[in-house]
Amino acid sequence: RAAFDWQDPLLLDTQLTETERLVRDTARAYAQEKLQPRAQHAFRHEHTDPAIFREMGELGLLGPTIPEEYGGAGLNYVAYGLIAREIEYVDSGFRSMMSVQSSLVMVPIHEFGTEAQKRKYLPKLARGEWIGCFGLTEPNHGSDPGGMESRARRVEGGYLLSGNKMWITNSPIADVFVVWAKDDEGQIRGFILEKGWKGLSAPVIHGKVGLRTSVTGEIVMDEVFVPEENAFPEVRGLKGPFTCLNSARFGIAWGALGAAQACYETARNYVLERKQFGRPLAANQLIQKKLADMCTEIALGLQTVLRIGRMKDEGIAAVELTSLVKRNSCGKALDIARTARDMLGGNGISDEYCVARHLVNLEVVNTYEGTHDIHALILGRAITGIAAFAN
Ligand code: TGC
Ligand code: FAD
Repeated sequence: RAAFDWQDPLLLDTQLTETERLVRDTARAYAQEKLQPRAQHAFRHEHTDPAIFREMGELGLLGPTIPEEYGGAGLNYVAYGLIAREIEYVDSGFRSMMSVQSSLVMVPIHEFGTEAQKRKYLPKLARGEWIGCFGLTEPNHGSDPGGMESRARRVEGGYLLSGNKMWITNSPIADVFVVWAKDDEGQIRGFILEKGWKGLSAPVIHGKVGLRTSVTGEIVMDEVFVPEENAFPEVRGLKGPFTCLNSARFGIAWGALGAAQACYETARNYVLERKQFGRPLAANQLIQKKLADMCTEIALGLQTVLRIGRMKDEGIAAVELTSLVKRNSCGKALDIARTARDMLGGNGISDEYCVARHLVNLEVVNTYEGTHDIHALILGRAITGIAAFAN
């Protein structure tokens, strides 16, 4: 009879194309050789190494879905998901750095930018020479970005941008800022700002208990002049930022399952080694049930992200499917990380093991790009036709 593979019971590997496996192996080798050795120190000291962007860029891991003519790798969404999974197996913060650059900065420039904007920004972002960030959330508007207070006032030759963005991944080290603000007609517009422009600053937010390998900051705009050529010409409304989020949330859905896999494997190895009451912890029914639940949820979750990836690649995925899968992967991964932390007992608290780091990272991942409950409401609206979050 066929053997059970405890690491990949539904044989995901056999459902991938040769190119996808190659991309996965490249990302895995990089993550294991270059990121894994840095994770504990970076997390402990809240240290973000900007060199990571160039390293990823050299391997084609930034903007993988962007066409080659603009410096991307021209890969499909499944390949993007596989990259996110391998990186987040090590640490969600490293995946955050990658996915903001790829989905939230390169995707809008590619989708909504002028030819000149694409030629100027995309190749350097793909190589990791420039670091990008994405400013949507504000101090008073997180789940309801439509209420944003940032303003873009029309002036001769461009716009004056004023306002504050909060909780912005990469902003303190960013060269390129994709920022969303309302124009004189009250419509949301997208703009590309550059480091060093007068009135623009990005102070660091210190003291995060999760996602400490990835720097987070504010974006403060005090009448920053943005020339017309740096505005996205056509796109208006929340469709702009949400289009980027469709891509980023999908990557997170794969990535969170990578973190879950790391916790599952760590817990399994630990309970096989650790003895209490004269036998391995793994010999207890309660422990085996926990492993069975982890294995099941990860395997089912992977089939779901793969299916939705294939649907995205075919162009037949409703946007609500991204909510379904982002919510499911993050919620299940968080449960798995909590359980794994418990199974390691006191050692589970130590950063010598990865489980507590994944747990606090996943608390953030479950919150950003739309909280667990906001995605339930997006699905609820699609199921009932009634928007529970609207007035
Ligand atoms: P709603 O009426 O639903 O939609 C407004 C307009 O947007 C269009 N739209 C979409 N377009 C493309 N893709 C989607 N997924 C879309 N969803 C909606 C929609 O068709 C409409 O277009 P139009 O032309 O009719 O105007 O807007 P709402 O204000 O009622 O939305 C409510 C809600 C809850 C769905 C939404 O605001 C929401 O998703 N809130 C969560 C906010 C969020 O996700 N923020 C993320 C910030 S970025 C971040 O966290 C990065 S962390 C990255 C990292 O470090 O990895
Ligand atoms: P709130 O919107 O205030 O929500 C608080 C609670 O209320 C949540 O539980 C939420 O589910 C619940 N809630 C809200 N509305 C409703 C409702 N109608 N019904 C029921 N419950 C509701 N943003 C960016 O733009 N760019 C970034 O790069 C970025 N990076 C981030 C990095 C980190 C480390 C963190 C922590 C956040 C980041 N964010 C970023 C912001 C993130 O997207 C927001 O934190 C998130 O969307 C939630 O918004 P909020 O924090 O304002 O919470």
